[in-house]
Amino acid sequence: ASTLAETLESQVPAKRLALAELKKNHGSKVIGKVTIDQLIGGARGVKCMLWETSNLDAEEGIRFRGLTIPECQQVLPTFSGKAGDGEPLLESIIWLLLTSEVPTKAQVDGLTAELHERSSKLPKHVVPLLNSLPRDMHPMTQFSIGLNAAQTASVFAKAYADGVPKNEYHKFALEDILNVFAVIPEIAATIYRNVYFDGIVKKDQTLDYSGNFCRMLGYDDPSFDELMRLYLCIHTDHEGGNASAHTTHLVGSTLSDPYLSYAAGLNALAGPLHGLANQEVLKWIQALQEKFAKEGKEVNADTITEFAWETLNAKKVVPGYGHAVLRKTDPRYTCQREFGLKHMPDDPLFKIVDTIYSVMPGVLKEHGKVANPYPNVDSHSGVLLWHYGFTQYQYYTVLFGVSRAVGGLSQLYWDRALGLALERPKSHTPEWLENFAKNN
Ligand code: CMX
Repeated sequence: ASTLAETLESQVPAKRLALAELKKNHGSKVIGKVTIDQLIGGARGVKCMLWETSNLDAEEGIRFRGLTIPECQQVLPTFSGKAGDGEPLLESIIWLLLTSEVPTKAQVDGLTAELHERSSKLPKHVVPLLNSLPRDMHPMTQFSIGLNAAQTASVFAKAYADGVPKNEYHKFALEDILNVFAVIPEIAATIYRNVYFDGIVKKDQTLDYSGNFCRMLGYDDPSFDELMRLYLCIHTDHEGGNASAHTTHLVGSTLSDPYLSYAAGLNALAGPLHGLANQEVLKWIQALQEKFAKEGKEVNADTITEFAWETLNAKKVVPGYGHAVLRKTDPRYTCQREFGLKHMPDDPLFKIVDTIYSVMPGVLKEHGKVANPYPNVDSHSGVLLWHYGFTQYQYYTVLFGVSRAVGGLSQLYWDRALGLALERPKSHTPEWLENFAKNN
């Protein structure tokens, strides 16, 4: 089997069997308990979701199908064709997340060509619709509208309406999933070009997915292409519980098609405690620079510390720091820092981010509230983009959204292939909880 669809189809029977066996032999085993704290506190740590594509360890960070980010950088095909020579191609991560196999360069090239071909499946009404939206509508709102509007092309929805049997759903889901991957660069680029430029989107399908996306956005610099490859790879997946992935999975469990499921995921990503944090980081740094420029002071460890305390004392969060699961520096932060050290060691904004990193964990530890005082992915991504002249930070979360489609929807394939159930946890009223607490 060498195409993506063939590889996946060959894996489905064994996976179904393994899950059925697990359920039959061990279905009643207890894997955790739930406290009232967890019920009130956003279900932190409650084990209640099956997720194939990645796993997040609090100390070590993310592993994509068992591979850390540095391991992915070592083994996955790159633009030059040689693993380890540059950043992995997004197409290799798509292959890895979906199949759990490290693809060959030929397989990745085949997928690149397939996605370029599928990009023509963007329904004709979508770009005119995007063109009609107000320029001051947030780019994430536009992205969500664009993807929802593209849903008219869903083959899954049509197959369901035509009565396709349940054990075939995944085949139609895969069609939609690959089509979503293929069309979202044009939706995203149209928004960028409309909001900030002339609305014209130029493609170069001789390039890979990320390179072509950069041309569509209007960037033509091989070093920026590499950044985009890295950016798109590391934001794909962060196990199942994060809001965008979980939303996609939840909405998909109702048998909403992949377009509608991921559009819902985008709306979750648009929240400031989640994906929007990357724009908030840039806003925070700019406010910091502005304040100290006015006061005639330098931006350094002392002034950053002062500004951090102002933020905390105003009961606001320091964007880009903290995490619901991680308890160490996010490896997605570390690999972006390494990219910065390699490509822009003298960039003034890069240096500010580095100085923030040198003081913020100490400040947050002293503050004493935050479970994880270390930076997350969003703390670094904007500054790297800024270096290449990509300064429209209100747009940054759209890039995150292009990438997160890959994780959320790769899992959605397996949700349908494994026949996972409608998600429907149990809620309790405060009265029930109080009663329970009294009697236990
Ligand atoms: N600055 C200030 N306070 C923070 C904080 C930060 N960066 N991170 C957490 N806290 C506060 C919480 O608001 C909470 O306060 P209350 O008790 O008053 O509600 C307290 O510390 C404990 O929170 P926690 O257990 O450490 O963190 P949570 O799991 O509740 O929340 C997260 C995780 C990411 C939402 C939080 O750390 C945060 O708001 N960070 C800033 C926003 C951000 O960077 N988000 C991006 C996350 C990555 C992503 O999803 O893209």
